[in-house]
Amino acid sequence: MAETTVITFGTFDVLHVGHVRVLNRAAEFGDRLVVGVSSDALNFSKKGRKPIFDQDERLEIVANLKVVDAVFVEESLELKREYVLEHRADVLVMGDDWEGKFDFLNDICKVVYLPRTPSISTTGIIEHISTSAS
Ligand code: C2G
Repeated sequence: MAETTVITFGTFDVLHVGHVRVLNRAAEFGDRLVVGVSSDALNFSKKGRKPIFDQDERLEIVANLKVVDAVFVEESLELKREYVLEHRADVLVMGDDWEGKFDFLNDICKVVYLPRTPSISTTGIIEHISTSAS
């Protein structure tokens, strides 16, 4: 039987357990997991701040996780269709903060939204560190 490829996207800045869990669960939807890691420029446009770890570091960290088979730089949110086709993905997995946003890709892949891990976020960690340090 043909191999099933899963694709997912994210910034994965200051990697935490919410990221690891969504990647582990995404991997269960197929045989191969490919991850698009947001470029520094895309992250700045989405969140209005520079990531703590630059894109090369974030790519290296995500690429070294056990469940991840390949990584690439996600340059734009508008290129999802191109990325799905280029990586021959059968399933697109996203956290449910993106619920409904990628349903238009249902014609070329299965689209799955997974519940986020509660009470943890990169922004929260950064705030916690900066408050404890001051
Ligand atoms: N996540 C999660 N639980 C959390 C935090 C994050 O399940 N507590 C998931 C998100 O839902 C997402 C993935 O981890 O699926 C990566 O999260 P971010 O790094 O915050 O990604 P984001 O900046 O939302 O980028 O094209 C889409 C974007 O690139 C997604």
